[in-house]
Amino acid sequence: MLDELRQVEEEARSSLRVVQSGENLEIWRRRYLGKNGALTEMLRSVGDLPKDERPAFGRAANEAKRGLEEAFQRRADELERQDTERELRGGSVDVTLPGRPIGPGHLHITTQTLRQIYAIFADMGFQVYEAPEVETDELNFGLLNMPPDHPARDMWDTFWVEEGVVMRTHTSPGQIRAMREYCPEPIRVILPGKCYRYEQVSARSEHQFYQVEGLAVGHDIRMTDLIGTLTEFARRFYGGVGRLRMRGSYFPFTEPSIEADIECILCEGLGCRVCKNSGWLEIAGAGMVHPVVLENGGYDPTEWSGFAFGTGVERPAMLKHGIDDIRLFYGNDLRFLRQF
Ligand code: FA5
Repeated sequence: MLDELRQVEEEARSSLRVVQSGENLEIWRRRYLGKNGALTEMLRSVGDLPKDERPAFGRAANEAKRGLEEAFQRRADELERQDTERELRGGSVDVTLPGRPIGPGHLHITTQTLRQIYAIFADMGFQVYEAPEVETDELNFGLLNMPPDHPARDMWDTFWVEEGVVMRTHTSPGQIRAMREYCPEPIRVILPGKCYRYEQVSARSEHQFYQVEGLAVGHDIRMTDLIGTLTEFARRFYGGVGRLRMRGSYFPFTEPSIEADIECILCEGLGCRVCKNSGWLEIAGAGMVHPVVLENGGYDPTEWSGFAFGTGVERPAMLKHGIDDIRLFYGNDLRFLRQF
């Protein structure tokens, strides 16, 4: 029986060497290793052997089977490799075909909006002034007239980097930096950049978003200059705006403080979901620079005055383009981003 086994194994190995196609390989597999294959039959016949010969034969037959299975797999791999090489050589794959095109990207809607804002303010003589995103507690709050424990700090709570260092909650600390750099010259700057807040994320609010701050410092700067500047901005940014309104408000770093609203551009003041049926949309917080802040920037408030405002970037873009969820901006969904 053992001799017969060796003979079958030898025959299987030599016939495997001449198999040249997947089809013939399958025929070979069935002939030797299949359910009724030669080797399977031999294994089945172990029971017919005398008891003392069974263990040795069983071991040998199992080894032979394993060996042939491995040889089968090697041959299958070889044939596949040969097929691929033949295809490549035979030209069934045209390697000269152009690749799939990757279209050019374009600017993110936030960047586009920022650039529109820069252009409008550039025409009014405002330069861009960059300030850091990581700020000291003193600049983000203290020098803006919010000493420790000032209740207004709660409204602008943020992420703390370490004791006394925060991710800025607004672009307003840049006011102090610009004043300290330019003092005693007059100033007309906008300060764009990313802000961070400890904020419940919703359709209107993100915990990271952009703002553009505006600051003008000079002699005889008045509230009417602020209103004129914001009106011109709204007219240019939203295009042919109807009415603008100023409401009294409160910011610790401006006095007096206002909120500027425009008549809702979606419903033209009639009331809709976006303007929460009020007919008005908030565009900026603003006011006359507080004397303490002017002083902290190095200017004498008895001689100098100034106005400041802060607007978001995503929210104005939402209004302009009818986007109803701020989370779409940074969700990385190309179906959204490609629309702008
Ligand atoms: C401020 O941050 C003040 N620093 C603005 C200011 C500057 C007032 C100078 C006076 C003088 P406020 O928290 O309201 O104010 O934010 C200003 C704008 O930032 C909002 O109108 C809104 O457009 C945008 N904004 C605020 N929080 C978020 C948020 N979580 N997600 C998206 N945009 C936001």
